[in-house]
Amino acid sequence: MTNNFVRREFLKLAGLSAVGLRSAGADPARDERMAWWREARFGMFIHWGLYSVLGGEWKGFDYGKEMGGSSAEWIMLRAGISREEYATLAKQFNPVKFKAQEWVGLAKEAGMKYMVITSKHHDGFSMFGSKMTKYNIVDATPFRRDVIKELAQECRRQGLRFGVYYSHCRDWYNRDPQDRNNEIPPPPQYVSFVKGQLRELLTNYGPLGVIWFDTGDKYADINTEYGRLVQQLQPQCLISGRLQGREGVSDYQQEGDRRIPAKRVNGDVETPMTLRDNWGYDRDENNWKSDKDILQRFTLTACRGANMLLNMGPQPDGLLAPQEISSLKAIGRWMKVNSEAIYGTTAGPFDYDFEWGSISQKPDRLYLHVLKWNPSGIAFHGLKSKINRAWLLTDTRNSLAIEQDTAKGLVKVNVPAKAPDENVSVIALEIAGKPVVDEKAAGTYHWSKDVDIRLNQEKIAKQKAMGWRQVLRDKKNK
Ligand code: JFZ
Repeated sequence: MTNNFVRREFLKLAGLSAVGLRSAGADPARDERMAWWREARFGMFIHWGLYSVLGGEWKGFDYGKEMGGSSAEWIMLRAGISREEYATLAKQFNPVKFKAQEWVGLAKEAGMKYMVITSKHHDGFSMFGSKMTKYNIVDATPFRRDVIKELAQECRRQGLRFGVYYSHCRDWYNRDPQDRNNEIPPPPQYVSFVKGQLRELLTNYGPLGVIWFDTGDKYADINTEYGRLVQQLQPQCLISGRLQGREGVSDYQQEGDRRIPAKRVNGDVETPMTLRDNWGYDRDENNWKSDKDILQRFTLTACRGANMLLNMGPQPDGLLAPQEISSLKAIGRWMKVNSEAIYGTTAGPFDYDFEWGSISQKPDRLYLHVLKWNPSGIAFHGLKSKINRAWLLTDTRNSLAIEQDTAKGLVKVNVPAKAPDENVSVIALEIAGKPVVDEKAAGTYHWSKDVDIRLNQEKIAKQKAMGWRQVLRDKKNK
């Protein structure tokens, strides 16, 4: 038993929560484990599996598109496809154009520092060569290759951390497919199955950065057993909050899907974000976010102190969608100039944004992420620290003129008439040490993307009320 594991157990016994404390020193072992993740700030999520063959559609109805936020990888359940019929998709899954080097190369070009791919989603199909079941990509498909192994090796080669998503409770093949909401606890033989697969993932694929458990629901004791197995086999592997084990087992928390925090988060938090509505590949859902939209969500997430895990839903042929490649390249161009305002930063010093945008920080630096340019200057209040210098990250040689009243906490940075970046322009401020802020300064502006989710939920509720037959008729009449 490693001393890290003993330390974690002690923390638990002492009732100390190891989750939610971003402040260094609260839990040295956890701080050490989390160091790469806190530096990274940005990763690639990948939802890929048998559902990709269907592209969200079943018998003429697009469950991915019509269902708005609920997603193509849920099609087995949404369309009521039997285990037997769904399993026949394995014979059609042959992604011959898949190249781990391309996917990892694109992630690296975008400035992503870690990758998390679905090793087994709710449909129960294993995307790795498991000995626990023949229902896996090596034994059941004509492709016969272990994509988890290929991506793990390629990430190590290109210097990214590698992790896997694992659905440890919802499993519509290896458990009761009718128990869609985990109304009953996982039976003992399923718990053994999960432990067997976790052993395989933690033994056969090298050091993992994270196991991204998803939706353990209310079975904390069983979920905690899974967490302890991870700690025993790979003490440095991070455990996601959606394990839903007992206090102190998970290393960090997730925001709700696609939600950027409305204000600064407390502790280590990650936002899973999609480029369109669906996580899994959908043939014709085209609600793609623009480069501006995704960059502004990305930078606001960072300014509120959360990591972003940005999702790709690869095609059944093994290629990323053209829009995904284009977005990754656009983010990469922005990161080439501005990554110092992201890597290793924490949330800004204020619990609110400003009319022009928000702030991230690292020692001796504040970074103003300007989403809405103002040629008469970028002004804010609440900072008592003296600013020694200000400059654009697009032009590090030339300083910008600063007007400041430290007593009143007023700052204005004089800027060029035209924004240097059409999406997010970053101004760096050099200060001495930690920023001194005026606690009484009141926020002038909150920015939350929760409204997108609410509108989506209203849309889904309306569709449900209308009934699928009507939705189908409307679709046919379009
Ligand atoms: C889950 C999955 O059901 C979904 O298919 C996708 O993989 C997503 C990333 O994770 O969906 C969730 C899980 C948890 C929340 C929302 C959606 N949540 O806690 O708000």
